[in-house]
Amino acid sequence: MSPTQNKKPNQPPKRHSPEDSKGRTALESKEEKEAMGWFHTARFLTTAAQMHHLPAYDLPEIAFVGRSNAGKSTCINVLTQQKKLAYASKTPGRTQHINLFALGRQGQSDAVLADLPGYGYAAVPKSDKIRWQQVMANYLISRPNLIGVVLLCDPRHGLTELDDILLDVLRPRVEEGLKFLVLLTKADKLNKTEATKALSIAKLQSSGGVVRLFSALKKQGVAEASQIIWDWVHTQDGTIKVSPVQPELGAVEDSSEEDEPSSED
Ligand SMILES: Nc1nc2c(ncn2[C@@H]2O[C@H](COP(=O)(O)OP(=O)(O)OP(=O)(O)O)[C@@H](O)[C@H]2O)c(=O)[nH]1
Ligand SMILES: [Mg+2]
Repeated sequence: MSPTQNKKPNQPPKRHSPEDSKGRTALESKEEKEAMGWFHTARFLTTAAQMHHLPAYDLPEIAFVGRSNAGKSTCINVLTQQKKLAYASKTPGRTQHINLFALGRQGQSDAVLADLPGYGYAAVPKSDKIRWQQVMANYLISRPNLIGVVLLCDPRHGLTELDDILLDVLRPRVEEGLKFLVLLTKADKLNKTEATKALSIAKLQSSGGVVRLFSALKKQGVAEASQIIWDWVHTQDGTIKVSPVQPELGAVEDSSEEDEPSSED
C-alpha cells in the first residue's frame, strides 16, 4: 500500500482559464514562470551527515529521495536552473550527506530543498547502507518542518522493493498532510509507448498519487514539477502557506562539484 492510499491524493490545484494550442493556460504559463523564478533563487545552505547536524528552523522543507543514480541531484540542478548546485555524478552513491539549499529572495529564505543520498547501490558497504537507512528513515519520520517529498524513480527499473519500504515509512506522514510527488526520471530514455506504460504503472503503485514524467536532458516536466512544488509552499496570491519567513540562513560550506546530465545513463 502506498502513502496516498485511503487519502485524497495531493493533486495540483485546478486551473480554469482558457487553454492555448499546447493545452496550457495563460495563467499556468505565468505561474510556471513564477515558480521557476523562485527555484532559480536556490543557494547552498549546509550539509549534514546525521539528522542531528541539520539546522532547526521553521522553513518548509522539501526532500528529494530515491534510489542511487535515479537523478535526484540532477533534478535539483535542472529545477533551480543551476549547473552545479547539487552534486550529481555518473558514479552511483555520490551524494552521501543531506545537502540543503535555501530558496527565496536573498535575506528572505522561504523554503529549503533537501538532496538526500540514494539507496540501493550494491557497492556500498553493508555498514554504510544500514547507517544511511537509519539516517534517512529518521529524517523522513521526524524532520518537523518537512512538508513535501519528491520521489525520483528511473522508470526503466520501476518502483522497487526499497522504494516500497520508503513509501511505508512515509505513509503516516502523507496521511497527516505531507505532500508527495513521484517523478519518473530519464524519460528521454523511453519511447512514447514505454512512457505511457511507465506512467500508468507508477500511478497504480502510488495508488493514484501525483506522478509525472521528467527528463533533465530534454527539460521535460520541469516547469510543471516546479509549479507543483511551488504550490506546496505558496498560496494562490504568492504568499507563503506553511511557515513565517525566517531571517536569512547562512551557508556553511560549498558542496558544488559535478558532471553534466549525460545521455549515457
Ligand atoms: N539521460 C538522462 N540522464 C540523466 C537524467 N537525470 C540524471 N541523469 C544522469 O544520471 C546519473 C545520476 O544522476 P544523479 O543526479 O547524480 O543521481 P542521484 O539520484 O543524485 O544519485 P546519488 O546521489 O548517487 O543517489 C548522472 O550521470 C546524470 O547525468 C535524465 O533526465 N536523463
Ligand atoms: Mg545525488
